[in-house]
Amino acid sequence: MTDVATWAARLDDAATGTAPIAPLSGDGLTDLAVAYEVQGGVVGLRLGRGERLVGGKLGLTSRAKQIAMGVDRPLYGLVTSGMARNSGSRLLLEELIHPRVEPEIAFVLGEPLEGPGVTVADVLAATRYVCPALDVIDSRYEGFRFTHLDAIADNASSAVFALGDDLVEPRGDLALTGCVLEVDGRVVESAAGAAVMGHPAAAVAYMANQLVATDRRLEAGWVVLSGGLTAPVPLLPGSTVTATLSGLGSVTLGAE
Ligand code: OOG
Repeated sequence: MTDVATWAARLDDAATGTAPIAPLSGDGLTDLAVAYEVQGGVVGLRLGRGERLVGGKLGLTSRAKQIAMGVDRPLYGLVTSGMARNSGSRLLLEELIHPRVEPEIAFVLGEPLEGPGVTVADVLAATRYVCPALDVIDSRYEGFRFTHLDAIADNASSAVFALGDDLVEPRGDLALTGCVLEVDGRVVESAAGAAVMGHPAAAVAYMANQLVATDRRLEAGWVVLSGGLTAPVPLLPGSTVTATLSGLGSVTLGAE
């Protein structure tokens, strides 16, 4: 059987060389714990290049995303400083494989969250700010095709993310927060916060509770991206993508 470090290096090489690989499930990846170990290895390689761990992200938390990818269970990943961009940045597509972008609600934590038993109310109490986010996913697998375990190993397809410039304290019902996704000024997708597990804070609670298995917790100061609210849209050359969330402002990324 191929070992964890070899799989992690294969995924990291695919990302840095923008050369997609065959899914690891075809090479004997069959175990959830091993998949998260590979993810840890992939993130460890980034940290070894001087990046910092800045938060977490959820994936496949909405029906729209699960249907789009043909995977019906959520997962989580870790986000690093090297993935963060300012709103308004333009990405160089030659540095990515086949990027897609999706709108999300991000939580910036003021206090740590440690499972088990973390609830939506706990997440809201620990949250300092919420803001709109654009999550650019870039599966390291050929054709953007993978199983649940493949996507876990590939750190939830994470590549780049941007947060909106306005950070607001959570108020009102985030399940009812409206989201509009525009490409070059044209509305391409829309959703409400409830698209993610009934309430986006439920996704953050899910991650806090899942982390128990790896003896980790969500840390104060971390940003947690709660997962794509809509189906992802391809990031095309020369385009500009904007997500606007009611009461939270907007976030924009362009691509060249
Ligand atoms: C894996 C998960 C991506 C989300 O919000 O669903 C993700 C994928 O679809 O490539 O971050």
